Amino acid sequence: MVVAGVGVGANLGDAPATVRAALRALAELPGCRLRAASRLYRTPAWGDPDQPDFINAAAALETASSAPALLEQLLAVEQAFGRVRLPGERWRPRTLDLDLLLYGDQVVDLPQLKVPHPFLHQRAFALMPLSEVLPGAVIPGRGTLADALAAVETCGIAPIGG
Ligand code: PH2
Ligand code: MG
Ligand code: MG
Repeated sequence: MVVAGVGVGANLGDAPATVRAALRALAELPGCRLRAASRLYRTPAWGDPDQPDFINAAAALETASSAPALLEQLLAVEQAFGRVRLPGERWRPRTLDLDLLLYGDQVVDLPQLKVPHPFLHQRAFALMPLSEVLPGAVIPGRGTLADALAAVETCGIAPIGG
């Protein structure tokens, strides 16, 4: 079993409800056990700020799946929540985005999957919830999650109730 760090994000529709339901869906994935789920955070949109705030969270997921197999499972959950991928949609609003941020201490470099997530160390909206569920984690090749979090701007990011 490997413990993976999964980022959850949404900024269309009832984003808090979607994120909570997505965390429950992760707990149900075959071969997986939800070890911990973070609080939900409201976060200003990063990349293209001309869109609604996101709700972000993270999960520590114990999994028997390989990293590419887990990615397929995550994409299937996104689709089940109505995510449609459009050409050029990078950094655009989405009903649900699940990102494989960490896969144990492993580095994965495949055409369809890079782990650790290439931008993880720069993104407070991913680092803050992930630090809640994997406090002692290391980002392979980058150092500790805690050091990465200390180095980014967290202004405007706050946990929401529930
Ligand atoms: N995801 C993105 C781009 N920008 N900004 C925030 N606050 N939260 C996200 O999850 C997010 C983003 C691409 O996946
Ligand atoms: Mg993402
Ligand atoms: Mg994604």
